[in-house]
Amino acid sequence: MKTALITGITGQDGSYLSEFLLEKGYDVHGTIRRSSVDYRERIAHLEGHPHFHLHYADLGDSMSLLQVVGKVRPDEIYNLAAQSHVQVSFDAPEFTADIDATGVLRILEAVRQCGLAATCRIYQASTSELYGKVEQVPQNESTPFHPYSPYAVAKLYGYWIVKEYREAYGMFCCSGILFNHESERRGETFVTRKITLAAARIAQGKQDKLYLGNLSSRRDWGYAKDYVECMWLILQNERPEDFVIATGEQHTVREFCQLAFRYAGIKLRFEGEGVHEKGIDCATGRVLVEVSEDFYRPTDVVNLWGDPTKAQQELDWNPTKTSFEQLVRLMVNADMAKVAVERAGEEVRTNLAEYLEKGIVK
Ligand code: NAP
Ligand code: F7E
Repeated sequence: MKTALITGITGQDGSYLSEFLLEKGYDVHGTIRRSSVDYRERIAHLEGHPHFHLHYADLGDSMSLLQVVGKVRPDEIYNLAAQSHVQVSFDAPEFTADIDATGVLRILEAVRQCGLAATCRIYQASTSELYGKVEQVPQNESTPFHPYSPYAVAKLYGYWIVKEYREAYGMFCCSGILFNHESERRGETFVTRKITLAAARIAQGKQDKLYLGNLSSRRDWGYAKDYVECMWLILQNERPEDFVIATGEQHTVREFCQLAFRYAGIKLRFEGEGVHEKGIDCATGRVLVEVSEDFYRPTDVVNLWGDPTKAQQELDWNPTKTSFEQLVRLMVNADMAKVAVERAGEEVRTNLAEYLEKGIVK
């Protein structure tokens, strides 16, 4: 039985990768952080599984990493932990650098200092944000990098230090340069999930309006569940190499929004330009989407489009397993169900309060 250690196991990708590796018969260990609210929604269903184990560690704390790597002695490490929000990286640049840049070095050194350099394979969660202010479309493994946020600059260090340890010490460590990947488990402040949740709430009368930033920004959006398979494939490859993981298709935030609202039962049309652009309900004329400068970034990456040819050819990975339309639909369906459950819960609570007040139930 192989042993894997996943940092960032509570995140979107960590939860899908855990399920994937457990199914493959791995003993799965993950690092979690102490928080005042121990709320681990994405992995709650895995806790108690005989091959699923959690350990406290923080990417900012070498001692905790040394301890967990030394104790678990993994065959494979998936370093997914990060301050992963690009906009937040402008507000917390030093923390982002410590975790997303130096944190990668701490993992590599922990492996070396535990004497596992020759046996432990390491996957580093790299990102299309490295291409930033893009110099070529679509982007592949040889496209020049031009990072365009504190997040991207930190991740660029992670990319280079992985390459350095591979060449200097012969370690099997690789970066997956993943383009945006989304799911029903995506954090609620990333644009796709923000849209699908708002579309579900608006359709069910729980929200009036959605405020977004740059509607013309373009992304290559894939399904997270498909992408974690590739992380594993990269570590099963004969040679340690870096790969671009993307769908090869590009859409604007506006297109994502229109499709999400359509699946929630609302036909939207967009009118106006820049901050004055609005998304209007074709049936009622109500303005449901507005632009707010609060969601503009000091520097924004606007043209990401990946070329997954290398992963297709060398890893036999299928980049179009889940289409863009299927992705949007599955996210909207999940949020429609979530909002419906919340509404039902509210109704039960209101009725219960009334019954208690009237003495109907005690
Ligand atoms: P996510 O949902 O934001 O999850 C991030 C994970 O990192 C969480 O488990 C979080 O723990 C953990 N973490 C944050 N700071 C940490 C610290 N100081 N020490 C230890 N753990 C820490 O991110 P994701 O979407 O799953 O992405 C996974 C990785 O891929 C990230 O490195 C991200 O930068 C990268 N990436 C993501 C995408 C994408 O489109 N999703 C694309 C390219 C690259 P808490 O739950 O305690 O906060
Ligand atoms: O923004 C625009 C925004 O925050 C996408 C992370 O997983 O993928 C993710 O980073 C685009 C940007 O993702 C809003 O300006 C418009 O151009 O969903 P996002 P991201 O910045 O691409 C990469 C690959 C990672 O590595 C990261 O970890 O959408 N946008 N209006 C908005 N974005 C947000 N968040 N909110 C808005 O209201």
